[in-house]
Amino acid sequence: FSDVVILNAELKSSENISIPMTIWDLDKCNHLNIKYEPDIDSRHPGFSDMDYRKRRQEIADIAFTFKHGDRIPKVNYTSDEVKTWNLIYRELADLYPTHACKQHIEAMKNLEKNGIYSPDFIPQLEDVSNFLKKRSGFQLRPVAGLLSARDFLASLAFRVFQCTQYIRHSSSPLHSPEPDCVHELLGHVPLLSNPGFAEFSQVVGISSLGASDEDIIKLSTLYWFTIEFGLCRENNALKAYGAGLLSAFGELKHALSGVPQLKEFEPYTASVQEYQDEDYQPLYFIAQSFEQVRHQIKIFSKTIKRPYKLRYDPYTQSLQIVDNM
Ligand code: TIH
Ligand code: FE2
Repeated sequence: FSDVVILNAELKSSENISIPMTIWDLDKCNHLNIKYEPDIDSRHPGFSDMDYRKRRQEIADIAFTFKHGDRIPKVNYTSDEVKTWNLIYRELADLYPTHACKQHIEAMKNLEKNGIYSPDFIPQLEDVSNFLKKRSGFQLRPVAGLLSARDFLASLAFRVFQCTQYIRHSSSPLHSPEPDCVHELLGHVPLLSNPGFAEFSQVVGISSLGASDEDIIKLSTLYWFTIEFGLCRENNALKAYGAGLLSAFGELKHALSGVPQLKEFEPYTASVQEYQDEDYQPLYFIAQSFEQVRHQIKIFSKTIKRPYKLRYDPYTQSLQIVDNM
């Protein structure tokens, strides 16, 4: 018993930011990154579409009032929104057999078989979250837009995925510079239902807790080149497992076209690789397997300085401080 201390006091990172200690603390992890929003960025395809902006506001309000433990309110998607979903779904479904990793294909089949996914309707986050809970212990919570890297990564530590609920503007189905429900549901969710991938995502999340701003940048860069834009080898072929590829049929084709630069995944290199988030990536990293990435990130995270050694307790969905380091 003696090696574990459960603290009630608020824990702070070296930058004096509170560390969420239980899954309920995620109610405080909702700092948005104001970037690519239709209300402020004139490059956004919805910038001059007032109806779209109003719709975004309506859906954002669900996220602003959500508290952990609530049911996620349903959105009544319009027929135009469902049309956008349907178009993207069908384009992607054509590409998956040749472009997606086998774990993603398998998970999509399960989601369809269970009636959660279909090209004909936009799934409700509450239904998807319940499906994930049963498969891998992950759950969704609604978020209004692009979250700060620190808050986003912290939620992964508790197997919570912060998930947008609006859909991209109908004029840009190929690719969106910001997350939307197409990206979350077709890109992230299928793999989050895979237990090995779920564990790897949680490892990234736990590594981020209490890290310095500099290390948060490194971890979010690692996240970018794996969970968002990772490629992997399958037999002798290359496949996509990154959600940013699996949700953007334009970029998915591009990634495996032979045009962009490819490198073997290695966390020390990938964590300092520069990237942009406006357009298709010029460079992707290839992983050997989820198990290997998880292992590599575990080793990498030992180089991250943190004030406390933390251990996740799945029974209470909280963190414990391990005392005898
Ligand atoms: N580009 C992705 C898409 O079109 O679905 C969305 C994003 C991935 C990473 C950041 S935003
Ligand atoms: Fe994403």
